[in-house]
Amino acid sequence: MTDTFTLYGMAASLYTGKVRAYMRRNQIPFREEKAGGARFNTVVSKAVGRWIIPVIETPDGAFVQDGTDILDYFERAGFSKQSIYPPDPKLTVIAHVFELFGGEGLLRPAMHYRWNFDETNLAFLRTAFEDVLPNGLDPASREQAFLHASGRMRKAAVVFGVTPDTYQTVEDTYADFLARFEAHLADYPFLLGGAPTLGDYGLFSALYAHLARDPKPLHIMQTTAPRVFRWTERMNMAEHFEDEITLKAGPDLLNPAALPDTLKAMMRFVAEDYLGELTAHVAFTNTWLADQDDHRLKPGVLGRGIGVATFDWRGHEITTSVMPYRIYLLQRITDAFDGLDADDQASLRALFEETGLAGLLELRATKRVIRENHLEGWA
Ligand SMILES: N[C@@H](CCC(=O)N[C@@H](CS)C(=O)NCC(=O)O)C(=O)O
Repeated sequence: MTDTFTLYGMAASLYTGKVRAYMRRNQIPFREEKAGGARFNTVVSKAVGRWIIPVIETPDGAFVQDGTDILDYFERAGFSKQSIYPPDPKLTVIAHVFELFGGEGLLRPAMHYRWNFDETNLAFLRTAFEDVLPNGLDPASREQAFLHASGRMRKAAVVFGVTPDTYQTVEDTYADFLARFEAHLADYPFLLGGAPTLGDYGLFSALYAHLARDPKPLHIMQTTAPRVFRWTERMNMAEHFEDEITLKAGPDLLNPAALPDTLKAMMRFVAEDYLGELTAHVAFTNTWLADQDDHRLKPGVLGRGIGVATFDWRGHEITTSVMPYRIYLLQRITDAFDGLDADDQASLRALFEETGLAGLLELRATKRVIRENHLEGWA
C-alpha cells in the first residue's frame, strides 16, 4: 500500500481548487487524475453515486466526495499542520460564513465571468474542459462533448441568477467585493489573520478556479485587486513565503474582540449580497419540507435542487435554484453559533447586528440536511 492519495478533479473546477490548495499546504502526498479518465467514469462516479468532483481516493481505497467533507476528513485524520478551524469558536462562526458565501454566494460573478465572455475565454475553456471529457476522443467528438458540458454550465449560470438583466449589477457588485477584500489584505495575509481558515478555503473556491484563472476575470483581478490575486497564490502554495504582509500581521489569527473594520466591511457585503437569497431559500425549503413524504427526503432520491425561489437582489427580481447543500453549509454556521456559551453568543450577535448579518443566525430549516453515501438528504 502507498501513502499517496488520488484527487479526481479538473484544473478549472471551483471545488477541486479548494481541495488541491489544502492538500498542497498540508503537504499531503497526492496525485491528481482528470475526472474524465477511465477510472473516474467506471469506478469513482459509481462509488459516489453521481458524476461530481472533487473526489479523493484514500490510500486504502475509500472515496470521499465534497470539498467541505474532504477538508474535514483530513482535519480529523490529523493531516492539518495548523487546523483550519480557529481555536476561538467565535472566529469559527465567522469562518463558516465565508465558507458558505465563498463556495455558493460568489457563484454569480464566477459563472458570469466564465460563460459570458466567449471572445476572451472560449479557447481557454475548450482546453480546460478536456479534463472532464473521456480519454482519446477524436476532434469532432471532443467538440461535441465540450458543447454539451459547457451548455450545461451556461444553464447553471442562469439558475444562479445571471441573466442579461443582471450582468451589470453582477459586475458592479463583484468590483465592490474585490475592493473590500483588497483593502483587508493590505494588513492581513489571510481572511482571519496569519493563517488560512475554513473561510479562506470557501472564498478560494470561486476566487481561484474561475476568477483567477479564466482570462477575462484574471485580468480584472490582477489589474484592480492585485493583493487578492497574490492571496490566491499564497493559498495555493505548499511553502510559507515571508513578505511584508505576513511580517506585519504575524502568524496569529485576529483577536475576536477587536476585529478590523475591513473584515466587518466584508461581512456587511455578505449581508447586502446574500442574506436575502438565503432567507428566501430557507422559506422555500420549509414550505417544501411540509409537503414531502419520507421517501423523497432520503439521500439521493432527488437531484441537487428542490425547486426555485424568487426574491429581490439589489433591485432585480431574480429566481435561483434552492439546493439542500446550501442549507447544509448554513447549518454549519448556526451549529457553531449554538455551541457557543452565552457570553460568546452575545458578543457575536452584537457583531452580526453591527454588520447587518443578525438575521443569518435565525435562519433554520425545519429539518436538518444530512449527507449519507456522499449524497444530501433530510433527517
Ligand atoms: N458541494 C460539492 C459541489 C461540487 C460541484 O458542484 N462540482 C462541480 C465541478 S466544480 C461538478 O462536479 N459539476 C458537475 C455537474 O454538476 O454535473 C463540493 O463541494 O464538492
